[in-house]
Amino acid sequence: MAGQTQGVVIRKNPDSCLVYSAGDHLLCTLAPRKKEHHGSVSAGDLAVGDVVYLRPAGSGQGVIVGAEPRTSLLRRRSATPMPTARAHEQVIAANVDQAVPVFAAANPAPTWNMLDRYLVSAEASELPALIVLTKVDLLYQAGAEAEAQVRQALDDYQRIGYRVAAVSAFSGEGVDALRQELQGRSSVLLGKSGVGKTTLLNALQPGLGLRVQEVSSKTGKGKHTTTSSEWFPLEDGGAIIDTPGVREFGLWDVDQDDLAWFFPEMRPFLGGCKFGLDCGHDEEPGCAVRQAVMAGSISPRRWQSYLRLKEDA
Ligand SMILES: Nc1nc2c(ncn2[C@@H]2O[C@H](COP(=O)(O)OP(=O)(O)OP(=O)(O)O)[C@@H](O)[C@H]2O)c(=O)[nH]1
Ligand SMILES: [Mg+2]
Ligand SMILES: [Zn+2]
Repeated sequence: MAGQTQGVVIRKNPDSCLVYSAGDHLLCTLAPRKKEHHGSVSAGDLAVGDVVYLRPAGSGQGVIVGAEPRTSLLRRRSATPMPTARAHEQVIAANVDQAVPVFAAANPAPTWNMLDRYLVSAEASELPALIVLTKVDLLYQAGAEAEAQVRQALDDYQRIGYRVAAVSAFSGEGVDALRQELQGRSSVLLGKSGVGKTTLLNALQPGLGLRVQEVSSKTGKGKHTTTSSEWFPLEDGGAIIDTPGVREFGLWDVDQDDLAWFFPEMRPFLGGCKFGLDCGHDEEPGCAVRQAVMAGSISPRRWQSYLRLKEDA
């Protein structure tokens, strides 16, 4: 749109958006629908990461008049607060080019099924994923068995083809290498409260000074310190979206029948099942996926994870 300023939605408020445009932060409202052309966008539809067009409206303010089509969209199914309430789509971020699931080596302990949920969502949105293990300083104190378990799980993911970065914001280990993986791209940090997403962002880009908070010593859970998603430009190019920790991550718009396709290590076997596309890859006779699990080419834990996810896809 010629003659209009472009910006990125960096935070959403109930009735407005904070937009980053040419180095400035502008508090923006949306132009009333009938008066101006919005493309297909309405206020509720805008997401952090959206590229918008605006016109200035006084100091530090603007009006959003349109938005660019998105290159990607990451969504989850929101938790239903009441049994009667219907699950609905929750948009996490727009226009990211990689999903970054974040897990702590300990405190809180990693939950691999949740990681598989993030990875399936990334696959469903056709986004590459970079798995980040934080708090590796704690891994060395966790004992040999706990450390071996975490390393084994990470090896499994690397064998599938996912990139894995192990970091400690405290010791600095792995931070420079991770910065390289993030440079020039737009990434979204995903993970439970307390895994250290915001601490990591502070370590990657000193000077941000974002608020972080200790994990509860009683429950081992995070305190939901970050309360809304926010987009940060990186000094070396690219951007990171920090998100509030979520307890659950439901799959949105992933069909049961497509689920196996979103486990990349299962793809080569999907044509080989006796029941073809009708195979649920569980106890069906002649299932090539189950045979691959037995033969050791697919991790039994990932297969179990697939079966669990199938129940709520
Ligand atoms: N030992 C250790 N602790 C860390 C590390 N990174 C973060 N922490 C601690 O983990 C706690 C939680 O960190 P946050 O950055 O607030 O976690 P978060 O994932 O942003 O949590 P939410 O905003 O609630 O989603 C803080 O007490 C941090 O100091 C690390 O590398 N090593
Ligand atoms: Mg945070
Ligand atoms: Zn099968």
